[in-house]
Amino acid sequence: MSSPSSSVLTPAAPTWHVLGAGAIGGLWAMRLAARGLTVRLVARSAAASRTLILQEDGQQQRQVFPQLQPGATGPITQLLVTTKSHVTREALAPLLPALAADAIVVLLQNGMGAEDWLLAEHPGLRLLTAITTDGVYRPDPDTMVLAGRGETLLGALREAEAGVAARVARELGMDYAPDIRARRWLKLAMNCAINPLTALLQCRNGELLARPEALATMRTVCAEVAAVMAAEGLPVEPEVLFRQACATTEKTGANLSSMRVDLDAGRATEIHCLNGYVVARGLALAIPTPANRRLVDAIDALS
Ligand code: KPL
Repeated sequence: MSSPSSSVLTPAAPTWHVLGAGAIGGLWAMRLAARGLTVRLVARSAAASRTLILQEDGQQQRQVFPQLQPGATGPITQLLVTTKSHVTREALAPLLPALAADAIVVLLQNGMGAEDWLLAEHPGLRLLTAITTDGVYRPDPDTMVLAGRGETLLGALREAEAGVAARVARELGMDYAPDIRARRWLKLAMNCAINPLTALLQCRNGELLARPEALATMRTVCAEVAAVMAAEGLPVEPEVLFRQACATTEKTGANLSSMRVDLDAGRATEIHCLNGYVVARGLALAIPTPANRRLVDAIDALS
């Protein structure tokens, strides 16, 4: 990792690097560029640049981005990570030599866990986390279609970084969330209740509501997540989580969940950063989580 960036940081407009320019990463690269920010994609190929296309409200925008080449030296002082949470470590590893020790790193992803090892292994990073309800799909690798505009919340994991988080949220055009920890757990609960069931039952999100046995599992999963959240200092009524999960299922009824899409495409799923994370925190806090564990085992058996 590079030495702290303060001596080399250009005060004017440091570049935002985007690691994982898939659907959400590509969308945010386009949004940041539209805000006049300097953006560079972390390259997956040897190409010096990549052209992304965003289709939104019947309009199409095209933008050419420079790409950071593998082995490039830094310092990277601002990094937006939009990889899936379970591949964060391997995606980040080649960048570590170029990453400033006090870089601002924003994790914008489903699931939890990456922040734990990042903070433990690189405590100097200013690590912020974000969640989004934007619905984006890619008809081809370089085209993003914004199918449903949602909200994107960003906040700090550590109190001392609240000011940085508020500033970065403004700069990026996200909403600052002082309670991001609770918001992430609530999103985690939704993903734990919906994603594995849709993948196992091979159904769209909305179809879960018509299946009594799926609803019963969703209720139990939510109760377990609520128990773990309470032990984490984030008390919430189990029924409130369950009702929110049902409302999300209804609102995103026509969606194929991200886990179903991953499973169908033969890709590794996020199960270990979703229900698997709940099981791991449950173990650490002596809270039983058998329903979440059963879903992890069932998805693992199919993967
Ligand atoms: O976030 C989602 C996902 O699929 O990962 C939900 C909310 C379930 C919408 O599909």
